[in-house]
Amino acid sequence: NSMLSWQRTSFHFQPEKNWMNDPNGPMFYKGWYHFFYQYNPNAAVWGDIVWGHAVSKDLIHWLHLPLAMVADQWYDQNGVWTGSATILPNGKIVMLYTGSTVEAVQVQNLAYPADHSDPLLVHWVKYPGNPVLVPPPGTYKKDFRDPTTAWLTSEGKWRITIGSKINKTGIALIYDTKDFINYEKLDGVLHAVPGTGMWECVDFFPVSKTEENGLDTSVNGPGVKHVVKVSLDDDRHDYYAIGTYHEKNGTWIPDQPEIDVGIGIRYDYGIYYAAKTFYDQNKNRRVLWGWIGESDSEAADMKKGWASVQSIPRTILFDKKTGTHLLQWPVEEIESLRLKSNEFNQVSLLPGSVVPLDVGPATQLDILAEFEIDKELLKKATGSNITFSCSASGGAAERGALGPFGLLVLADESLSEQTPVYFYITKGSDGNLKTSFCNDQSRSSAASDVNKQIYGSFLPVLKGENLSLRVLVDHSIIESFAQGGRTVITSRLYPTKAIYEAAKVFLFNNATNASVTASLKIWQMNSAFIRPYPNK
Ligand code: DQQ
Repeated sequence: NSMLSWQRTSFHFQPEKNWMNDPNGPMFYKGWYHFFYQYNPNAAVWGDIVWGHAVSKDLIHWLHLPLAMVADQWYDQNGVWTGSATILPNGKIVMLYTGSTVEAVQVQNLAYPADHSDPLLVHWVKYPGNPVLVPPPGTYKKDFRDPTTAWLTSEGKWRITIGSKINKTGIALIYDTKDFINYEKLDGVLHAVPGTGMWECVDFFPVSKTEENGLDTSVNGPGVKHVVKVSLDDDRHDYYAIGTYHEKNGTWIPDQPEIDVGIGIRYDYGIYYAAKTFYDQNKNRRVLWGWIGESDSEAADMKKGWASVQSIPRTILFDKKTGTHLLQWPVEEIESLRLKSNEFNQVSLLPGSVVPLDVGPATQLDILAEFEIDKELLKKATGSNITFSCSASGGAAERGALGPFGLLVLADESLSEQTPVYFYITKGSDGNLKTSFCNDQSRSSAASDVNKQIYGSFLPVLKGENLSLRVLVDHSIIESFAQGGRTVITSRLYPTKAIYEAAKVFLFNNATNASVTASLKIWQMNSAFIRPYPNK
């Protein structure tokens, strides 16, 4: 079936077949980026979870390696679940992961490379004394998982956090260790938020308030803020917040209680979960990986024989301009896939217009766009009490005075299938402008068993900033970054007609009263040709 085979991506990471979920233990070691992932070797649905493994020189071109760890011990027989790597000062690696035991109890286990001189780290050894951590007394037996990368305390101990919950309160437990074998549980928790449920895949890392580079996980000090990220099992989204870490008692406090972790800002307003960062000492940056599931049916996944992709790894920085957001941006290495480009300068988009962009086939693209909106019209527009939200709106077909306008991707010639990625501006009765960034899947496919939600969120736009957009299109996935990565939306799309040569891209302006000018550069993207393991 050519429609199903078209869906397979060309430059996103995915296994050759079957099911994948969370990113695990990413790191840079002896010249190679290592990526592990939750993998079902037997089917295109979740189950029988083991660790897949791949390596790359540039985070884009991957070589698949044999499974790193399988479920062969009593303490991980029900699954080798999510974990993280820590690189010790002597260069050795420790891997901590959650095992689901024969009795489906969640415990933490230690593993390490069988041979540290092998840059590919093909073979892994599980510590014979596993598990190294069992659930603390209480109700944690099935809610105690996903240990983080360890960071150093000023006393020279290693510290980790592990997600859990008490009733409906999500919590991050905290442990100190000297040797990764014996652990001491701290009183209290790193953080807790009532009503958020189980915290999966907690991530905790420092960001610099002043520098344009990433920080090693143990870095702390006056110019540093700390980020907590949680993956909410209840609503399947990743939330982060920026705050202050108090090393002494192992607690973290958000800068603003109303944008606390679990209730405030999301990494991504589309489909994106179980994300994990690592510090890349090779390029002095912090890199974010995230799992992008399917939004079609399980039956369709079984038919195509695979499910899920990973996001293009994203560099993470503190957004100095807002002070409240992070900036996520595809790693620079993705630009090595850029082929032929087309530029479109100052395209004028009158209210109600759709303008085709002739770029050739539009299945693998990197799009940079900037939109300027007539300032006089913005001033003149009358304010009202409307509060706009992408997901509650009628999508890109619903016209407002100052929006929507943006791009139509994966669209066929007749626009019977199209996915608008767009801005929508509203003016409050106070005269203030508010911008939303949305992605409308409602007309993305003629198929009925796929997600057709309208994704999106409020987008902070500061004085003097034009609206800017970057969209990576790769067959069934688009990743869209607004304002340099302040707000991000990822979608999985399953067009039936807008595929192969029939996939096109357009500009549109569906506002009733705003003239917009757009300038774009669009590259065709090469494939990353992910390679199978040779000795199979
Ligand atoms: N996936 C893993 C768990 C984790 C969950 C199991 C998040 O360790 O909590 O595959 O997607």
